[in-house]
Amino acid sequence: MRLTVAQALVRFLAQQWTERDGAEQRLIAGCLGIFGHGNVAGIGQALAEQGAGTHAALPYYLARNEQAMVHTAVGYARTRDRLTTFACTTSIGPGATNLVTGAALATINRIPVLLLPGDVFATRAASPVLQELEDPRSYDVTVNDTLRPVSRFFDRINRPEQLPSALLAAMRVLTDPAETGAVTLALPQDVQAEAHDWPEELFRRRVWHVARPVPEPAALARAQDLLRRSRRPLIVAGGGVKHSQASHRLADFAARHRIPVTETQAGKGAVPYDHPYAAGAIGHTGSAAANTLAREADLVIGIGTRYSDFTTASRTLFAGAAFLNINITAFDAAKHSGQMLVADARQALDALEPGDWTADPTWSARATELTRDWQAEIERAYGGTELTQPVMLGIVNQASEGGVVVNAAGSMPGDLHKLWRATDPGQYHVEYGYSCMGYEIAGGLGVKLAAPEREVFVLVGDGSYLMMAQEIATAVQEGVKLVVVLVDNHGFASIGNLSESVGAQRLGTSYRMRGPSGELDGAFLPVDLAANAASLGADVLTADDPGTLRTALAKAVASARTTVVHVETVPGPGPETTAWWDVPVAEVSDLPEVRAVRRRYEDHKRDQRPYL
Ligand SMILES: Cc1ncc(C[n+]2csc(CCOP(=O)(O)OP(=O)(O)O)c2C)c(N)n1
Ligand SMILES: [Mg+2]
Repeated sequence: MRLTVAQALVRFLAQQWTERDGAEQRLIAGCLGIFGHGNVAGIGQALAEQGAGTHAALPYYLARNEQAMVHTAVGYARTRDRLTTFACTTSIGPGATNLVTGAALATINRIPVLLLPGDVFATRAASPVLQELEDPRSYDVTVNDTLRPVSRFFDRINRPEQLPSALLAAMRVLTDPAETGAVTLALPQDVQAEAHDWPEELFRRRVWHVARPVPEPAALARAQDLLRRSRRPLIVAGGGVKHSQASHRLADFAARHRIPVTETQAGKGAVPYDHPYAAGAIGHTGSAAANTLAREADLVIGIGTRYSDFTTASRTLFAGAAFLNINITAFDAAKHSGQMLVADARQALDALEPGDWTADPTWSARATELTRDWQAEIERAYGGTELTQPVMLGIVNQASEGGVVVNAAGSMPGDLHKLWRATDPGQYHVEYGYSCMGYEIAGGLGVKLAAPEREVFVLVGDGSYLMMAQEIATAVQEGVKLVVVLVDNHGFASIGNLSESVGAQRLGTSYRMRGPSGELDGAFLPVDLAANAASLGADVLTADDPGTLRTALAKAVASARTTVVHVETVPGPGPETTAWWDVPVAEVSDLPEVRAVRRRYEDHKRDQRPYL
């Protein structure tokens, strides 16, 4: 078949499917894109020719920012348990490099996205083209090379003949649960438009079977032995539990063997908050219950977790425990010098089954008791009369009733991790691998596209909102309804508190005018976020106390349109953190308060098990 490279690419993508547990779905649900000279005549023409509406083989979605497109694809793919994702097409130069942050986010969170940046002419006939870097050391370096370290597969299609093998490799990586992440095919703009004779079989329907690898027998025997010898085991459930759809299996396993289950940010909701052995969030933003158990546990069973510093309290939390790591990647399973059980989470739980063995009953009872105390703490945090952040979250939690909460950066992820009551795995969607300001609205759009039947509540701080609010316009364009709770506290509450705690005096963390002293200490910035949201096409409601917030949320839920609820919260603490986070403090300073903070820092540092 004689087609251009771009036409062949579009035709190919529309024929890719994934299969797991007998269910088939499209691998690439559509193509998000922003056109420029680097893709309009290639991919743009190819999409137009196949009819790019929602009924097309590869529907096209116009977004506002390339970084946001990747967030939308990630939100979508994560909601669909990594079985379906989007492609993202960009022009060359700035359109392409705008992808880098999104690509890093996708790869860190192990979420598949297909990136199709345009690239400079392969023939170099017109070099330097508009937006070409021109590296004097080498003509084959382009700005797209910035995508290499953040992609799990990267290729540049300099000749049409290279396309088939690159496409097959790209699909393999996207659908491999151990390898997946951002996959980039850089497409020189001249090559996109070049015609070639393709074999018909390139465009046949192709099904990619998403594996559920089983554990190796010898590794399984070692893991079972370790588990049977444990009296005080503790499960740390990560995102891998959800990706594997292993939640029910985990809930059952924990209940039968009386093992308390704690959750990372990505794993939260893996078991419902009221499961008899749910011990809540773990780590720096964790509950007192989970963190106490972590300090006393003799065996940590990590399932599908990367063990980020937030989870391990910067390697200070699991003081005396051994590790049994169930993970689809050997890379993660090997962490903390653990016993490795490389397998799909669901398969591993089935295989691990230790018969009538249970944890020590006094240990299980202690977990129940600690968790009950923590639930009372949540009740207290949610129960105030002023609109503090915890009170606001309690109201949203109640109003959301099975809806999805989306968040990523600022002070909310910590409070959400500690306090949010998730009743099912899809209900909690906090991006905390990259914790990227600006993910919230764009990612929420992807969540809603993937789960149109669910109400999606995007929680976004004023800092994040000012960084990337524009995808509200995309949601409006698509008739996709989001409830956006815009939490205004005039700057960076999170980094403000952190700054103060590390001796940096809150410098640059409040949105204020430059005052007469020359410092940023004047009046609050006169930015009208509500008017800004309205200007993007959303309905806007405001709330300034618990009552008006409840009313506004009820109205937003009842509406069919994207609605932004602008909330001004008042400062007010949630539950104190019970586990450390390593943020290095100045070793020398003229300020006595910094020297005092440094001494406390060094005390914590002594508790760290830094290398294994
Ligand atoms: C893209 C990006 N830049 C910088 C940061 C560092 N950072 C983390 S939270 C934060 C402030 C967030 O402010 P806001 O959204 O208002 O939330 P708040 O802390 O006030 O709850 C910053 C600057 C980040 N996570 N992402
Ligand atoms: Mg803020």
